[in-house]
Amino acid sequence: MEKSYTYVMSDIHGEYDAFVKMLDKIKFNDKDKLYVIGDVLDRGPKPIKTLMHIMSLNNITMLAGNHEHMAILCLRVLIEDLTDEVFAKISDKFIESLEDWKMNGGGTTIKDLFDYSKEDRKRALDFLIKLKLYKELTVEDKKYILVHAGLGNFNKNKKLKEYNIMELVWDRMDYAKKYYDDRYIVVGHTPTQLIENNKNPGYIYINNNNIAIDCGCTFKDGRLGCLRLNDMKEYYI
Ligand SMILES: [Mn+2]
Repeated sequence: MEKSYTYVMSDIHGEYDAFVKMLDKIKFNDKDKLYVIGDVLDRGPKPIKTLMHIMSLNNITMLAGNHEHMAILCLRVLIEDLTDEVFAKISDKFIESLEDWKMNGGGTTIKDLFDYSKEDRKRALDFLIKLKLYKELTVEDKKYILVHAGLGNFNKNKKLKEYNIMELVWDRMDYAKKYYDDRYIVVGHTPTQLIENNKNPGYIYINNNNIAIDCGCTFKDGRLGCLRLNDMKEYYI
């Protein structure tokens, strides 16, 4: 019988072509499971196409990243037809969120989104709103916590459900610190090019039970990485 594998990927950022090439490279099939740890949207050319592909496969679980968080704040208003009621929702706070999102590469998501029908746009937004912020799992007797950015204001006694959204999708890890002795934390968010004292920038980084898998695929010197948790085999596009 064919073995089933568990994979993790992160920060695809609209790089649809790299994503489908990766699925092909790992020979992703019905028996396998893939966790995409946030930041599917923004920057690259096809964020919504990538999202729709993820939505179409029920053995992929996506978690929210800060880019999904920014997008949700804006799309709740932007996908509506402009009526008086919608216009009234355009507050200073909304405009601030929109500026933030735009500055962080939200333009490509908007551009891609409006190639889809209103029904599809709503479906995409509903999917984004329902995304979880973390996932705990065990693979081959090893325990993992998957989360987009990290565990901000970390405290060993704090339960995962007690972290707020900003602590999980924005606050960066301290890669020099071992958070738990008995489990690994798998994160994206910080391209491994930016991790201090990293001898292998742009590739998956494993140290102190921290596993960083954002290899900066939208960077000139970056690539999309994928890690197979069963045996820590690394794949790159
Ligand atoms: Mn991020």
